[in-house]
Amino acid sequence: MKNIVKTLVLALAIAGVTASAAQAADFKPRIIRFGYGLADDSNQGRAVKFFAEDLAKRSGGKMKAKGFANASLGGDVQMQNALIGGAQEMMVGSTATLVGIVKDFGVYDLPFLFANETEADTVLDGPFGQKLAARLQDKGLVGLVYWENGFRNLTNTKRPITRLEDMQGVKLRVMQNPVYIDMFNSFGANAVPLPFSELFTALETKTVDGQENPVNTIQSSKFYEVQKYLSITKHVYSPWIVIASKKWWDGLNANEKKALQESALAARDFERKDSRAAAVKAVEYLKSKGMQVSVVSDHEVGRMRDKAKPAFDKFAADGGAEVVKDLQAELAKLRK
Ligand code: KDG
Repeated sequence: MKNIVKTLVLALAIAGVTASAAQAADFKPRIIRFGYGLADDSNQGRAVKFFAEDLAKRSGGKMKAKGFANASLGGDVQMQNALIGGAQEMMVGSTATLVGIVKDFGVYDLPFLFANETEADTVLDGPFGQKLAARLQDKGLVGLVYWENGFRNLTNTKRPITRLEDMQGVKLRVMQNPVYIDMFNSFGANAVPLPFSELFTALETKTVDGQENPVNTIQSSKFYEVQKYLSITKHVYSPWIVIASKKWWDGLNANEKKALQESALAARDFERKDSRAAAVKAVEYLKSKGMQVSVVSDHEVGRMRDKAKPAFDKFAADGGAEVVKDLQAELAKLRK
């Protein structure tokens, strides 16, 4: 009997080794240049690191993703073009910077759209978000998964912003995206579109008075060193999207694609947990660094929502009506 068990265990072990050897054989040695805009110790950088480690495990060490932080491979738009041309394999960046490629991604920038992270996760990971991501394929990009940038808040050096009127005349850096430009101009600010990679210098040299980003980014990019006032407005829920070059992707085999998709999803779950936990601590950290924090009242948020309606309507009128309708239908289902 003992010999039978021994033989079985040996057979299973050989089968196991053979399977993993066969599986490993399915993967070619590949170096994946994975670019992103934030610091390597940011929530974005931690998620890229998680992705790389997970992918190495799934591919027997063959698929090596190397993270390039701080827009060292270029800003979001430059990286998108590098992926389309096949000069870079992967990136993660804001959906807001994709509007020059698929205009309907601007729907995620509409003010006060998602009420909370649960709504955002459900819509982004569900049919609506997947359908929109799939439209990148015609443009030479493969949208793999959404990660969380987070709810965006305001910082500036001029004054505490607790009411709409406080934004009057504030030179506010925004992403290069018409919805943000229209929204903040409608609030009475002077919207100044700039790439993320130029933002810290613009704040430091007072080219702009303020900016808006999630608290995790305000912390990891050290904006507290050059900004005095933080206003918790949560005016937009901002997704990141992990993208691969379609030129590169089409040359991968099924196992390689499967591993990339599984690692991107595993990193999504890690990143959302990590980002949400970090965001809770970030406000206290920013206070400890001398920032004066104001929470904008529901009444003032309501006034901002009303003021931003022309920006909302303009996006719909400029060809976005269908995607707005579809997303609002998804939200209506969730809110029943
Ligand atoms: O590369 C930076 C982007 O990933 C994203 O963080 C951009 O939120 C962004 C901003 O304000 O530019």
